[in-house]
Amino acid sequence: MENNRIAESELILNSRGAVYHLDVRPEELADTIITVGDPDRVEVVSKHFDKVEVTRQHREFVTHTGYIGKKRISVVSTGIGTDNIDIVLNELDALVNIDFNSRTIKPQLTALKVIRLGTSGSLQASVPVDSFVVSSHGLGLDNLLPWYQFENTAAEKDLLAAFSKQVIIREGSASPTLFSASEALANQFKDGYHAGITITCPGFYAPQGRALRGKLSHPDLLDQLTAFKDGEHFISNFEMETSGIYGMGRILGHDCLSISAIVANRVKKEFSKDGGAAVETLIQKSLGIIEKL
Ligand code: R1P
Ligand code: URA
Repeated sequence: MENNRIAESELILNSRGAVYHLDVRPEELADTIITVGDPDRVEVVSKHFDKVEVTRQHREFVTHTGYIGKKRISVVSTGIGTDNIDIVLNELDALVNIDFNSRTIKPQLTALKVIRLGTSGSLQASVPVDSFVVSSHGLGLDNLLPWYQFENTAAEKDLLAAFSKQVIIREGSASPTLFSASEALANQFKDGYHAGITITCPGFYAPQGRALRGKLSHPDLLDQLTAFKDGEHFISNFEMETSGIYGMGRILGHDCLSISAIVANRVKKEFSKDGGAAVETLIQKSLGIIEKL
């Protein structure tokens, strides 16, 4: 018989029987998960729960699981960047789809709903600070997804080809990837949300066209991203996790959506006067939808 047991070195469990980085056990996680970058934002979300039944923390990964009415929801902080998304999405998946006793993949897989509530910088004058963006696609200039095998749809391939024609990324800087959002989830978040392609970057400064003292290798990046057009599609914003979430969701079979509060407008060179208030409004508005999913 084939030995499908996943070794202790590959799926690492701690003394609580919890998955290594998140320090969460299978029964401590809900099927609907909100991810946030900032560990302090977990409580900003869970304070709206009627009841919090689990609180865990290990490194930057804070998890609160609780209820709004009968809806069980987990909020998990990812920290910054798609390297962390690799850890969080794999461990969330392991919590529902791997039997921790036998260390084998369960015969019946569970699809999680994963919704990112983050912050972001706008690339369009028409997407102002303090507005909200639903990412129709995550276009990765990071380098996480090329380490996995994945399939793109024909529409995703076409959009990526249009991007590669219009936006010049120097060879060796990135291998762009593109994944669409869960359409079923995106359809729930339309009223009061902008929609557009989100660029996921491997940094906040040069990879997002910000020059403080370091000179940019891609000085035209911002202009090319803002000008990109392919039929109805345009690039709305920049951040640092969405393409990883959408890509890992595709690979592992989870329904993912990324929603951002715009705190910076890179075209108008503006920053929100109260980003915290914008994030709070985004959380309240989105929780009203998430509790009904
Ligand atoms: C950078 O300041 C961080 O803010 C954005 C970026 O994606 C990056 O993680 O999201 P969060 O506010 O959710 O962390
Ligand atoms: N997060 C980012 O990654 N970029 C911004 O400009 C603002 C928030």
